[in-house]
Amino acid sequence: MVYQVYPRSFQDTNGDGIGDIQGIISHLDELQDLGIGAVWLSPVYPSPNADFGYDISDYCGINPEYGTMADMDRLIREAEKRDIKIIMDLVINHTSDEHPWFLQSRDKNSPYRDYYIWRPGRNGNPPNNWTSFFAEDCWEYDEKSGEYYLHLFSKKQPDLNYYNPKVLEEVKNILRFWLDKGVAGFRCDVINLLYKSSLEDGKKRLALTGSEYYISQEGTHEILRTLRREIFDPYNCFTVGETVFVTPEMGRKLCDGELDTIFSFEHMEVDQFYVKWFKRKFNAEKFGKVISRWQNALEWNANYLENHDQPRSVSRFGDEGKYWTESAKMLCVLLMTLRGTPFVYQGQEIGMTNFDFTSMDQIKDVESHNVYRLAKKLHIPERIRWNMIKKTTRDNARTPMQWNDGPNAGFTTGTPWLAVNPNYNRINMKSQINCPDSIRNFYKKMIEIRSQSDVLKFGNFEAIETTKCLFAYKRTYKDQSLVTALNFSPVEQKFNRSGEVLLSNYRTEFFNGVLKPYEAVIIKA
Ligand code: ISL
Ligand code: CA
Repeated sequence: MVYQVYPRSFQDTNGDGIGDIQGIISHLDELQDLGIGAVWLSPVYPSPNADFGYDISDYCGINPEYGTMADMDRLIREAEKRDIKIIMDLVINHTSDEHPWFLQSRDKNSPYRDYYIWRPGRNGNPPNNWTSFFAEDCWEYDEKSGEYYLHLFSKKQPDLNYYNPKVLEEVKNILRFWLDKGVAGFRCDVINLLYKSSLEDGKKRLALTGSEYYISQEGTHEILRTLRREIFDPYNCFTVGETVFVTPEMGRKLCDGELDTIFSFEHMEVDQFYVKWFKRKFNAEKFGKVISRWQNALEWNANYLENHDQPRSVSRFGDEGKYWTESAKMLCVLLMTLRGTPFVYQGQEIGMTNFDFTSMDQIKDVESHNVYRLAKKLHIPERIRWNMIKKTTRDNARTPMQWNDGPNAGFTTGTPWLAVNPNYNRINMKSQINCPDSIRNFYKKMIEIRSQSDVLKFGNFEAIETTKCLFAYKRTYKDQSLVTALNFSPVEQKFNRSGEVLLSNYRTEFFNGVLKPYEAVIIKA
């Protein structure tokens, strides 16, 4: 089981309002007590923070805001003492525009020119019609050399050029550097986009024109097979790919001799129209069907309901009001009873919710600001524009971790870099850690049950029932089975089975055919 830490928002120890590595170390005991096997650290490398660490200016350093390399070494050692592995974030589709490679690349005659993708314009326009993930052009003109460079994300994140074999050599060195330090693996950022097979105009789309030339191309598969052979296998290191717009078929290929597992996105898309900014009502039936499809498609999934890019799951798939506790626990049962590696995002284990943002200046994320600007340009009315951002902004997940009911939820003694959710009086770790019925301790119990159950770890998956309100499935290993039934609604639901309960968010005894609001049951079958 992996626990994702977003270092900037986890725990500040020196009062600058920014989480740091010492802060992570200070909570390792609690994480061990929760029962986790690994921590995935969102980027801690030096970065100008255009995309808070996903724009890296030095792959083998530590951002001074977060501490020093000595702190990082200590974190690895302290985690190891507690049997916790460290997984680093590997961001190699792009660097920061302040990375020394890019600074030199701006000079046409530099040996670094070909580290990036430079092209002349077409009659004063960009080289092609592609659009970026962050709602802006994906070509930026550079005065210095009179050409454009490609950036699929912000203009401060130029894409690397994998036609140049030197780039992959650099990547291998970076991987060796961290593996030699004792990290156990990598979460590989947008790893299915590395290789651009052509730079011609793409088919016009509402979002991501050009993507047919860079999503899961053969060149990317080749790179991953090379890394697997030369680095991942020799170091016995774990890899999970973040693979956007991946289909089950692409996923199978990426997990065959390339990566160990991948994050897919389809289940994050059931509450949207075409792009994530246009939200629609959550549909549990669709959700269950998508999850089942992926459970069957891959040998081993990376299962998640939250990360630093997604709004909070209890606000989205559960009920942050009346059934807050019940629905947060129900989502925990879902995550922990699927086949694959469960990933829990910081704060999910205490049921943290979305933030009630009231204005754009509370929001720091570059993506949100770009989308808001674009929506304005498209004359989308202010009310709609604001609603889009408020519900979907990645900052919903990035507000500081709520440790206690003291000032700033115990996150910092200074001014937090992003506002703390005012509900910290009600939702915080301290109030939950010693309360046996809390969401946090439900997670602990569920993690323990999972770790002791061969059925939950190794069993196959079979969907039983998927309706508007109910999702039920069976896991089987050898001659043992467990049935999980989840009620995604505030109304009682019939589920025609009975049996002894292994765990539920309502009962300890026998299950007899009726699920309470947002109830989850695991039944011995
Ligand atoms: O939210 C998304 C899809 O629902 C997207 O933001 C998608 O996850 C993202 O565009 C890719 O994410 C990764 O790479 C980005 C970085 O901003 C994200 O934080 C990271 O997770 C660029 O490095
Ligand atoms: Ca700090």
